[in-house]
Amino acid sequence: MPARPFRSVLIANRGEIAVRVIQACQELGLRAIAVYSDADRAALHVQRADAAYRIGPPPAAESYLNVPALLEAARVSGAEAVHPGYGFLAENADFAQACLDAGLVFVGPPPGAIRAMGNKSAAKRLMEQAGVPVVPGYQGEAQDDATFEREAARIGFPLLVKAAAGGGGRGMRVVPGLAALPEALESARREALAAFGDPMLLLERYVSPARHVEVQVFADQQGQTVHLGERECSIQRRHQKVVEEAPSPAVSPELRQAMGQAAVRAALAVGYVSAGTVEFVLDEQGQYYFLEMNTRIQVEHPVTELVTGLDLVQLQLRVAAGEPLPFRQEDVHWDGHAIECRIVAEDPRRGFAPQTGTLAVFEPPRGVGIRNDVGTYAGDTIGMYYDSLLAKLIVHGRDRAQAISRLRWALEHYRVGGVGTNLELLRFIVDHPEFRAGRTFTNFIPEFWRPESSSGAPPLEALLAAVASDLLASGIASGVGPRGMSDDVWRAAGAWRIARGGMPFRFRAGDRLLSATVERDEQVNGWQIEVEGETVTITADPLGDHGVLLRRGEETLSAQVVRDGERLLVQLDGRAYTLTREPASNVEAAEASGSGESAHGQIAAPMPAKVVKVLVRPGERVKPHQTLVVLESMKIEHLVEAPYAAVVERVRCRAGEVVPEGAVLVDLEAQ
Ligand code: MV4
Repeated sequence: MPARPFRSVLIANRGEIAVRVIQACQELGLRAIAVYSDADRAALHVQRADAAYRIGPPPAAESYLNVPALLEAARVSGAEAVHPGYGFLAENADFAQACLDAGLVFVGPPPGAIRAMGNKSAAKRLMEQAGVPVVPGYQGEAQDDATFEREAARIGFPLLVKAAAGGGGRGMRVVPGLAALPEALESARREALAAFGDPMLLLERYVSPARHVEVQVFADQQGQTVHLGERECSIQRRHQKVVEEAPSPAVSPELRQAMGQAAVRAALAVGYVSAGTVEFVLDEQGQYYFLEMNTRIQVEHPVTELVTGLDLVQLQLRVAAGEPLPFRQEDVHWDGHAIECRIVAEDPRRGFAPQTGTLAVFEPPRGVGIRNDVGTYAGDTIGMYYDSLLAKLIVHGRDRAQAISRLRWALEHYRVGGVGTNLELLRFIVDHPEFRAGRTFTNFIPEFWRPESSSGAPPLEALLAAVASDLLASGIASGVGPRGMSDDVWRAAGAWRIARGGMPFRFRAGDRLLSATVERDEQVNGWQIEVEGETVTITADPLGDHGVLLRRGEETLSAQVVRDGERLLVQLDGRAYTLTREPASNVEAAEASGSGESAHGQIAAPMPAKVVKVLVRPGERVKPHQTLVVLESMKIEHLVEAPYAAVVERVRCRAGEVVPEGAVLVDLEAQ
């Protein structure tokens, strides 16, 4: 294939990967052309691009997956190449072909290579021929139950049923024994047909405990194919990777070479070009088996970049333009250790529910050996239309221990406010003895993460930060007096002006009531705060728009407090707490009424979401935990359950409707 240089690239993606590709284009002197949906008009990738074209309304199917709109944007903008990023259309052979047919250079593999790896059964057969070890199993064309039962008996149990057209764990079933096989086949078939339009299944021996180890490969158009070492990606949740590192603590130089050579054979067998990843499962004996090949640049590519010193996205662009790889296998060296954490807008203590809203504070940490690949900015809106990856924190150190200590520091100093994140889970992982020892297996999160083991109740410091933030915002701190005071604080304070003994603050956090009484302390130019019978003296200074620096004696503490009407979102040590101001009179009323809970309950949407299904009708009796409504937010379904036995009084939502956070979905009358 002749060299075909291009001067401009359309980036058919959004978020951090679009930002990453735009930067690589600009560094090479290429014009970077962004596309955006209506939800992304002011997104970071739009700000960073040289030009940006609207491709449609927020739903991905109508924008980032809209092939005609993307090709039209390429035509109108004069783009000469297309980079698909990851996700969306990145592994869609028809899209790659459509780009080529439109005279565009596709920055990725040829459509034939994408197709060859798209069907897992065909890919496994091809890999066996190419001498790549595959998991023992059945990957034939015959799909009748009798064949599967015979093959299952040969393979042994437990085994996995996988959708041939699937990938990334979708449509996968663990089958413990022969009795469970027919049922698993039927449901997997149904799911595969619905999700991929193809019911074809395969069987595999279930490797467990297992590590997910993948090898980065790179091939140019001249036929040179190299591997760039492995990444350990075992720490996942529902097949979404959470922490990735290079090298893998489980891979010796000899194993690296063997897996690397197997990955190169895999790439050569399908005529691969560009960056690709060969996924293996590695068992406790160090045996590795091919699982699938991802024919795209991956989220976790930066850990490979940090240990090899290569820029994989620049290499993709150069190879797409027809340049040969500027190095050979023997020139590839690995230096030190890199770890990536995905910073995601989800709440790990509430079933990983996606978090949406305004990202009032967003300040990734900086320092030697710290890299941030970000897709957002302070003030951005985090919506429910796309995946919830905000940014990636990647650290590099001379060895794994140094990388971990840098990572730990960086996670502790990652400032996010306004939208909850998984930072707490990331810190838990990085501090865990099994992670520290390099014993990372695919069951890590389900086995060790127990959100309920810690109450989630805000510590005293969170309450102090909330109080200090209110005081600073009110102007009391500066001695200005009530003139500068916000209405919120006045109202919440209720009758404090006529009461004696200081100003009361009351907040609700979940089902807990937190209260404090504050008196000015002119001597220290601060306050005395009485909480739970204890008096602490603090001083406070504002840090930017949302930060608060607290001092308690010589101890300092910084927190982010984002104020949203009656709600204060406090971020402290990588953990987020929501405190709601409680007007004094209501508190007293609530306390006076004792434990007498209201017989009527309103069940509200925990997040902005689309109503997928309403499962109850007025008058219906419901049991505790019975699903009332199915919501969808950020591509993930959420079940809204009855908290207690009740009769449905009223249904206030309809399927298809988009509801804001806090919208009442169902009225219940407790039984
Ligand atoms: C497996 C496996 C063990 N044995 N196949 C998951 C994603 C997709 N690429 C293939 N995956 C796996 N396939 C066999 N024969 C383990 C995984 C796997 C996994 C399984 C359950 C829970 C988490 C996992 C994380 C990574 C890989």
